[in-house]
Amino acid sequence: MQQIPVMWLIEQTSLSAGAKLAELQSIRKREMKRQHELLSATLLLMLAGAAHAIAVDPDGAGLGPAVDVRRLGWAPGNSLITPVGSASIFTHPLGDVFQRYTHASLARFEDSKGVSIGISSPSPWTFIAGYREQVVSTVGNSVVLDTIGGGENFFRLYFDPTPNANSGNGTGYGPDATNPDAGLALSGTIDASIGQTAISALRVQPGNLDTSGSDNYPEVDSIAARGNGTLAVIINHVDMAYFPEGFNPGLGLHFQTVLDLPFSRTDPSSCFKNGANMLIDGVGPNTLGGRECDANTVGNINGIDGTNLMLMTDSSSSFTQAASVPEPASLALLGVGLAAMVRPRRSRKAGH
Ligand SMILES: [Ca+2]
Ligand SMILES: [Ca+2]
Ligand SMILES: [Ca+2]
Repeated sequence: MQQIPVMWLIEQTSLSAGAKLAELQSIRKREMKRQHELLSATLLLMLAGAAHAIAVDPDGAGLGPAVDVRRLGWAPGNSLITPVGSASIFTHPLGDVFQRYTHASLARFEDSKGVSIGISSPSPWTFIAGYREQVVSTVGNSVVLDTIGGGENFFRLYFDPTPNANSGNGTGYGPDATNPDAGLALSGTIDASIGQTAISALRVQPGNLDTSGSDNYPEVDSIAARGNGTLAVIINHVDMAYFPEGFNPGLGLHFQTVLDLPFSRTDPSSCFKNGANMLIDGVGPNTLGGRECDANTVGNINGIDGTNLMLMTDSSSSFTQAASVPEPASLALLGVGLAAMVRPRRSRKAGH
């Protein structure tokens, strides 16, 4: 069997022994830095507080009452990673910048006691998001990307009274030509200081990109990959029809996401939606019918020969409330520690 090189593999076999040692030391240094940053991010999340309940009316103007919601459980969804400037999906050296687009439908709410609240099917709740990320570590066949600012940075949660979200076509996750009646329930921006994603390619032969039900993209294969990520939304608007008590400044929605290839539990999306609510090309033409996008941007083998990379997502998210009334003495002390820990990442971003 022919071994196909996987995209994240960066072993430099032609390096001299000295250069290899230097490379190893630099990898080790970066790994330590990464651990440090993960710890900082974790501390920030702890400071922001555990999951926080917020009043949500799951059916909006419908008869159901508002409930205290703590977490949102999302159905498997789609993520598209697109290079910015000369960045490369295949080689992804340190410093490469990518623009991400992602969408999913909500599967369930979880109340403040941890009890699942089912919602009608098909789900009327969807989100779309976009943000930039930058390669901060490449070790073996794994890559780590930090969420950064700039580019298209948005988060939008929609309620659609006549649900139209279609994973295979990537349409209907908000207002578009297939779905004029989706209403914006909540919006915000992606926190550029704490999100992070790690992706590892697995050493296997490429297979079908779409193994969810029938193969709706018979001409597109994919590497196998696995990953996980965190993302923090800073909420800056809610519609009181769905969030009847409004929200306090500092309310966030923190995502934990598992990434997978191939697409085993939902169809890969033909289209994605950008920050201007325009449909953009994902995998392009499929066998599903309906509105789809014209161009395949991931190539014949997703992860090897396309401009873009697609991943299946499985996310849950928690509402969090940043501390607004600090205890002067204890928080000041903690603040000094945090400031010291957070500085390395900030200064690295400034170009040191
Ligand atoms: Ca209601
Ligand atoms: Ca609709
Ligand atoms: Ca399928």
